Amino acid sequence: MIPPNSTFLEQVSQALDNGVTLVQLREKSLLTLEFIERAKQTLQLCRSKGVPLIINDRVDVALAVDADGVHVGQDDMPAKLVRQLLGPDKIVGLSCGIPLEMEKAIEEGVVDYVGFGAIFPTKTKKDIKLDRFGQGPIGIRRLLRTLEKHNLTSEKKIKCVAIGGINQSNAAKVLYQLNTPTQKVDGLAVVSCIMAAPDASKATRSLLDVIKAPAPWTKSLTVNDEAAPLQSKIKTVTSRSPLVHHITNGVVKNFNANVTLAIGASPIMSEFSDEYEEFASAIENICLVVNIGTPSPEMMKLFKHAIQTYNKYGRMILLDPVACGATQARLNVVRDLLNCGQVNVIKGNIGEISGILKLTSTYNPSDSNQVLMKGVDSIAELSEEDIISAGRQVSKDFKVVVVISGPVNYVVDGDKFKKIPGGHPLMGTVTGTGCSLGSTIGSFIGAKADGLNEDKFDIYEAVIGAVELYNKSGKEAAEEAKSSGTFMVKFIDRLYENTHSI
Ligand code: 3NM
Repeated sequence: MIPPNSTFLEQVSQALDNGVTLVQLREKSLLTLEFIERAKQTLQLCRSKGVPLIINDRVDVALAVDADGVHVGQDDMPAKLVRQLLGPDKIVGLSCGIPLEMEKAIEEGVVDYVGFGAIFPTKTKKDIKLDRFGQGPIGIRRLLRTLEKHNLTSEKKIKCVAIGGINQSNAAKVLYQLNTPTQKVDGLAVVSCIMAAPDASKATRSLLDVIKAPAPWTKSLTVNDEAAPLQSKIKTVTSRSPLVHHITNGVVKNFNANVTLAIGASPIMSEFSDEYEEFASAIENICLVVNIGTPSPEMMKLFKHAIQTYNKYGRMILLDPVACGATQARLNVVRDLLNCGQVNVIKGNIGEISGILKLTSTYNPSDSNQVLMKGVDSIAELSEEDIISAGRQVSKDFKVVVVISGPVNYVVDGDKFKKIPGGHPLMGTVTGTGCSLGSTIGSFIGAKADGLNEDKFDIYEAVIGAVELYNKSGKEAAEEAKSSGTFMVKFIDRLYENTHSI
């Protein structure tokens, strides 16, 4: 993979000059003599920069050149033997792909660090087993949790790095999503991102820039100690008129667009991926609403491209995981989307949120067997405590604000939650009222409508504003409506009047 105008050592040298803090030499096809020669040369470079050199697999080569340690995989020499051969002072690392491997490493107690992978598909390593392939942050988070338990209680901490398909475009996401309050990944391990780069210096520096900078989607966020009144939040929406980019199902497009317009925001229903970069790069008050109502392989491509593009510019994203509690296939859709990027808000009924609960790293299957879902209608009968607990778990694991819709609405952000009385049962008789709550929240977070009118804003407060306006309008409309047909018209009227009268 070395570019034609460079050499192996030149690439390593440039990487070292530009911020790499540890080198692992991994050679699968060199003869022993060649391997030793290369290890000596690499070691010389590393020593000149004070950076440790780890040798992959080959304890004999590491001993021969007096390298700083050895890294082994699950099918290589057992880590315990490596430790015996190297002694207590060298670094020993081990690859772990599933929690069981992590547990075993903890039990043995001989490794200094573990490599979690492969987090994303990679062409660099050919022998990755299928069950370890493309696990994404969701899979790797389970390993992180296992390690967290050990590191919280043990004297001898184990460090960890993530590896596999990591580059400048996804490093921020990996670091952000593999970071709980008490355990984070200590580093990122890359091969092709630097070694295959035409300019290894530039590649290393730009990777380091991403690592050091706050994740783009966190740049303008804050926490408001004092909630602004609903009126001031609404005013922010009407004055900023955010663009709400829906990628949604055909059943609700028209209604969603009308709701968005009624509250003073601008809807666009674009399934044309060529223009997403232009939207996300140029428009500050924008929100992407991803509704998986009618999923297909083509829609998946669109969703992923949109999420990644909006992430790049730190723009707001709401995910509506329609019926993901009903089928495994839909839950897989949600898993793939949450693995490919970071969303800000997940809005669903309790059946949907309970589906996502199964993807969290703290999920225990025996906890929530009682949560059932039929079609797109949640029939779960859960206590308020269970509902809030599911919301909290999803909110913390995915670092999102969770909105749980139903007769009572809950907005959950980590340990915080707000209970907002529901609108009216008539809302359930008009198709698209659930999805339009997504449009309304999208309008509020796209406008950064927490009421402060400053550069920084609190997503939680903006979401609460949207749900309050929505339910108030639903309740008022129901009082004036005959039944579902007139309700629909009155509802749009109430949304319009409640926003435009301010
Ligand atoms: N180990 P790139 S993935 C060497 O899963 C290696 O343990 C992996 O290369 C593991 O950064 C991998 O080019 C290859 O994707 C990483």
